[in-house]
Amino acid sequence: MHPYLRLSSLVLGAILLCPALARADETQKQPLANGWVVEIKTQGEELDCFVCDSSRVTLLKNGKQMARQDFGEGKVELVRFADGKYSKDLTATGVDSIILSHFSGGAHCCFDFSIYTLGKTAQKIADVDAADFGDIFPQDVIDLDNNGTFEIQVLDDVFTYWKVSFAESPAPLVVWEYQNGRYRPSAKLMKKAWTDKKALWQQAAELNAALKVLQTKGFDIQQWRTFDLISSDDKHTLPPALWEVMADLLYAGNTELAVAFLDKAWYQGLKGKSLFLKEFKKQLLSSQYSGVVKKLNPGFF
Ligand SMILES: [Ca+2]
Repeated sequence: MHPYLRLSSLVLGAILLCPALARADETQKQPLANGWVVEIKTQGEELDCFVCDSSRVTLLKNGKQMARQDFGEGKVELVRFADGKYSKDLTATGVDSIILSHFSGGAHCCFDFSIYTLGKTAQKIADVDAADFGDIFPQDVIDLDNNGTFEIQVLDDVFTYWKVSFAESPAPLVVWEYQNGRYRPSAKLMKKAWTDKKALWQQAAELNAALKVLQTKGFDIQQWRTFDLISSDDKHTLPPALWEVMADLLYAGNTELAVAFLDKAWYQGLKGKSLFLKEFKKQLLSSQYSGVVKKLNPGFF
């Protein structure tokens, strides 16, 4: 199971097992280098169950308030990096940064995160709505191109619940890079050559066989189009691996391979390929990352 989905299951479990709600206000203080302190104040009921009325973070330097952010409902955590520290020079500017990760509460949604540099003052350099898959794990903060700046890897939730259940939903990888004073999605760092073509064509062949079976069962693309998680019939449900692989290819800038993959994976006798592609593109364009995906795949849309 993907770690993000595993986490979601744990969160859901925590909510379901939650004992009687008790009022529990809490203030956590984390001292950092150079006189900085991060104060996280949470108010609400049963903090461990993520049911919090409000979360407020105050950034103090030598006891003086330098910045404050109200995150609203849910819980905020100061991200601990892989080296065990809570602040780190992420931007290669000689100034430490922190990442504040906010979980709104609920079965799995939603996450957002903010990044601040802590220099003479506190400056926000990222404010990211990361929806279903935005919990920041230490391994997600990494210097991918070894140039001294740290990138943040998150998953795009644009395909969550799209024609499948949550657990089956594909989630392509996105890289945020520090550029000109802000964190931005980076086409340059997402672009990656696809090395394992043998496995790719093997998967296309397996999908082709699965789609052939669907054709014999009477698959109807219009029924797929109006998919409903509760009432839809399996025979009108396409395997999510079809668009999972396509999305992974496109998010790494492999346009021609994505098109070729669909050609090989789609069983020729099954009607609806062009409509599938149209709907897939439409969904992809609804992503907050559509700009970077278009940049990576000129001519695909
Ligand atoms: Ca870097």
